[in-house]
Amino acid sequence: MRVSCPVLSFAALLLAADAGPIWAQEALTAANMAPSLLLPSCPPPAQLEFKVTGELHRDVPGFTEGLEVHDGKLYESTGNVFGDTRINVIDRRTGKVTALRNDRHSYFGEGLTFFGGRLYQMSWREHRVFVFDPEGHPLEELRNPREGWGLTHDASRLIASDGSSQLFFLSPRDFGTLGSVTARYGNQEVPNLNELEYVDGAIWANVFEDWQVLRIAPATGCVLGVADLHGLYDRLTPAEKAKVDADSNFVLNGIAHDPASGQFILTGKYWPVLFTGRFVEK
Ligand SMILES: [Ca+2]
Repeated sequence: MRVSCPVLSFAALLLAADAGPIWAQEALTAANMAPSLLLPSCPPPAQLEFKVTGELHRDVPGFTEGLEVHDGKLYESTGNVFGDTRINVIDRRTGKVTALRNDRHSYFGEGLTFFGGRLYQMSWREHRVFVFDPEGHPLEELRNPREGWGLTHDASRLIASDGSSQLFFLSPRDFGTLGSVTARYGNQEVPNLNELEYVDGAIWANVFEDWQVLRIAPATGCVLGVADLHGLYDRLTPAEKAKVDADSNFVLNGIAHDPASGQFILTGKYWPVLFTGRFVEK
């Protein structure tokens, strides 16, 4: 499992980016430029907030690594924590969790997405990508050359994260890499991109071990919007907070979008609650 470790949070990056003189000095030295520093600076992102419209209390927790709505159903991929690499279907009315598959210890489940009627589930470090039919029957296995973290798709490509600042555009046929983009705030790369959701021309991303959800432009990598989700934790009951606080790995992770309602569904790893709502500019 991913073990918690100190990382430079996105909030810290925001602080660094606000310290104009410091990064201006850095930019003077070509030798220490990251490749992204050679790109035009991104404009400041919009500040977003998440307006909660509903809560869904699930009957069985899951170590959420992927979350997506397909044909009105809510699908979840879970990691191999407590021996449960699963693909779940979560009843959006009752919260009842039904395992479409439970592959237990055989690999560490990560991002999930539907494309062309096929259900893709990545593994974390095994480089394996599993393709199932909508009922969970195996169709084929592909290879991911990187670590598998988040997965989503646009009209023609799969889009994956690997825990870095890069997003990779991939062929649905063979998982071959078609291109990539580096997520940036100003000139600063944003590492630890995790669960993903492509919505209306932008990629929404969790940042591992952070409370921010980002809205990223696929063509440039520029962070277009930032939402602070601390408010979701505040909505939990004391008992639910105790469960989330029980392990430092139970972080915010999981973004799904329902095209029928236009609403998002957000959750975290092993959280007992999923939140429905909308992102709005502050
Ligand atoms: Ca998703």
